[in-house]
Amino acid sequence: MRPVVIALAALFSAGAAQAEVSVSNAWVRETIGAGKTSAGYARIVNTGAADRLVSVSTPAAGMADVHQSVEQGGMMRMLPVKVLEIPAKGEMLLKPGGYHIMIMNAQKPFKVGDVMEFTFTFEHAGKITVPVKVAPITATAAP
Ligand SMILES: [Cu+2]
Repeated sequence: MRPVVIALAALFSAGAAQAEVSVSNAWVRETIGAGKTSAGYARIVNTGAADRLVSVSTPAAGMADVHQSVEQGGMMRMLPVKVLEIPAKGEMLLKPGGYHIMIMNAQKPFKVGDVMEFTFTFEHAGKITVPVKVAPITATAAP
């Protein structure tokens, strides 16, 4: 196994030089009552070569998974997204009704005005940790 692991590491570090990814306007909805679920959003801008978002994590919750909201037969459903393609010299907006970060098992209630941290892990750009503002449940854009 070892030679394969080394080869992969070389590939990843080679890619890191080309990817220029930033995450901004990150926000998450407040939790309601005893609810432990929420959804987070952000703007991902890529000024370099194509990259992929492979995972999101936060100390504020037990689980943070990328989801996509899709309409199927007149019903809104959420599908898990394994990797999210970030186009070269483009951007990906995570927003209500589209791609989002599904939060489960919040460690404590998310209150409006609180700021937490999410770490976005990209295939090439690596880990990017950003502050995430808690917005009202009715919010539709970054506060
Ligand atoms: Cu979801």
